[in-house]
Amino acid sequence: MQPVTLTRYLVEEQRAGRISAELRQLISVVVRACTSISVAVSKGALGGVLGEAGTGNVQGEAQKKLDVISNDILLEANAWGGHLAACASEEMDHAMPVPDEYPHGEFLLLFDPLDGSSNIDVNVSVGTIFSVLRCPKDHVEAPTDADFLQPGRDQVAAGYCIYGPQTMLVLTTGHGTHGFTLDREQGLFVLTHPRMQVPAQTAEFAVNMSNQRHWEPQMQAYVADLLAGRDGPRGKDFNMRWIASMVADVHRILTRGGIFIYPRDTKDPTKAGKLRLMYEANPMGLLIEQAGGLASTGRARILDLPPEQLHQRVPVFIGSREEVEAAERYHAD
Ligand code: AHM
Ligand code: MG
Repeated sequence: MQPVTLTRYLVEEQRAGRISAELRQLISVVVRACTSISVAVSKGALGGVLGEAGTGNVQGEAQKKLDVISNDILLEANAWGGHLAACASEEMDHAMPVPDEYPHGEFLLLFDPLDGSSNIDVNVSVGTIFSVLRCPKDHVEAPTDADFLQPGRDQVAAGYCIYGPQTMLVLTTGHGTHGFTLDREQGLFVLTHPRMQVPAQTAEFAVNMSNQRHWEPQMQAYVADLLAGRDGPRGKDFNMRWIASMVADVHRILTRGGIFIYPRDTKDPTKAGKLRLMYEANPMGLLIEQAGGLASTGRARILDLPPEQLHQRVPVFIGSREEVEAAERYHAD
């Protein structure tokens, strides 16, 4: 049997009436941009792309050169195709409408151009996360930040590209979560992980333990019981992993199960957590739910949250269904 390429997968999804021609084009363009980012990332020091850009973003974070390069690649690729009304990014204060010289399309695209960027200079996996929404029909010509403020359950597509030992695309259009591996010689993504499923149970958690003293009491109690292992109330030993690239941690969980946690903490009381709802938690939440897992704030389903701001932060508990439910029970008490 011939391998199924991403192009063929998308054509067949369109033929089956599950995606439109415009959405197929949009996904193809985003994935082409991710292929360029993969090339830039893999050059490392040889491409002169490591290190700081010397600028900051709206979140007050120092930008790496590759944050800026990746953002520019995605913006340029998505400007002229006629499928988008606007883009919004972790690296830009506000949404950017498609330039007026090009036709405006019906979709809105959000992205974190290079997630886990603290890992770039140490040659650890990083990735691009993206989310696609529909633009309100009467705002296609002049979209604003407010048009993006839709709950995650309304995403028409979500995905990430992981730049690791292999470059992989993991994609959902609301009909399962599917993984494609980049064949670097041919420049093609090939469907290698159809219908990914997160195991319902796990004995592995991912959290930045150095923040423990800043957590809420409910989160402290939950992790204390994980650490107590088979002698504690959970009655089994748990292993821990933390890559500090959400894309890589979520990819491990999609592959073999686990729970990924970035909880609310008191380091900065004005922020509800570290991760951003619109271009980190929502797309990852849809991918995980489409693979049979759960995505929660500890108290509510992430995909049901009504967004208030483009760069709003949110506590995140995502992964194996039964473990996310266990974490939620501690937060309900
Ligand atoms: P970034 O988008 O600026 O790279 O920040 C998000 C990243 C996630 O990928 C990762 O899970 C988390 O920040 C790591 O945080 P910490 O530095 O606390 O370990
Ligand atoms: Mg990020």
